Amino acid sequence: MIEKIFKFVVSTTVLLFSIATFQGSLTTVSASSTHMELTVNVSERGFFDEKDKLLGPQNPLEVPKGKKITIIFVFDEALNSLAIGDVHQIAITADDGWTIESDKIWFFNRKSTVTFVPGESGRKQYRAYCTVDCIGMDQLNNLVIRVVGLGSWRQTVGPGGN
Ligand SMILES: [Cu+2]
Repeated sequence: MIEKIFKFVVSTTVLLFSIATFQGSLTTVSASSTHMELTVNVSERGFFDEKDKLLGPQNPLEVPKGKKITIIFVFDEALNSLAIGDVHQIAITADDGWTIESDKIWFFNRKSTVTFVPGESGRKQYRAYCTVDCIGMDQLNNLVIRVVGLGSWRQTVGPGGN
């Protein structure tokens, strides 16, 4: 009898796990087909792209004109740094005063996203910065986001940006 119950518990657990995994993969597929996602890692060292390249005026984050995108800001402080206790909150602004802000990211809430359509109302460029007085505030004050045509954006970002 105990063996039967045990088998039931195990098979139920496996089944639930399979369903969860399956749903997880479905979610991933639909998210990437509806709009594009770009990851920006945030730490006291600055803003970094997915290839760990420092983003700034010399290396702007390029975004496709007229295509809805989601930027995922990821809390990326090193475990052995004092900044591991920091909180970041990222604002993106355009020259005409348009602005959007992420939620706070910190050790226990590592990701926050913002979604918008680059190039609306003729905007050519955005700037992003951390609104919190954090340890890295001097490195987190000038992420340049440049709007480029969809074709050239695909060329520079590559097949990952479907
Ligand atoms: Cu910050």
